[in-house]
Amino acid sequence: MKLPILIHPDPRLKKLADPVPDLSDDLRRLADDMLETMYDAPGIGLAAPQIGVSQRLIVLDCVKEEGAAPRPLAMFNPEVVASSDETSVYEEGCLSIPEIYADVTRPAEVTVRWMDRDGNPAEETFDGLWATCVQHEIDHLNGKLFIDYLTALKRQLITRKMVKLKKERAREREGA
Ligand code: GNR
Ligand code: NI
Repeated sequence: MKLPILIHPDPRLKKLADPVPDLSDDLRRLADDMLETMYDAPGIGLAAPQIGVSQRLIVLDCVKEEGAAPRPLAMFNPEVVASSDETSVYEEGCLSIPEIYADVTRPAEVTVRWMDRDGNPAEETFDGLWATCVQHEIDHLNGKLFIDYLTALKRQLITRKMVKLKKERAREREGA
């Protein structure tokens, strides 16, 4: 089932999400719904707070080669346990901040530990787009958006645009 994605500014995007204590079929179903929502958008990652669920769950699939096998990952309670001194810059976007893109500098490589959908611990080192995306998603669990890395002036401009966009969309929904 496809889920609606919250648009910034929204207090639910600023909250610290709670750890997932135990896996359940409901949570696995939520992860599947998030993957469906992400692929449909389309996006390469999605965090539970973006659909209004304040729990530490993210999904991602950063395989971008045309025709390559997809790699849907669901991570419960993901944690960065090591990051490289080397950084890389990516032009980031966010499904909660549509049509806005900006360069963000982050560690080029991160080692992430998480619980997989079977409740087993997993750990992997990511680089390239995967490293950027997994850090972007974990930020969402801590109430942080990529625009928080920009200057206050840029952030304010973007936030004002998003307030307008949300008003327009609300008006459209009312059929005006
Ligand atoms: O779809 C997305 N693309 C993206 C591009 C560069 C850096 C991060 C991302 S994540 C984003 C989807 C999203 O908003 N996830 O929270
Ligand atoms: Ni995002």
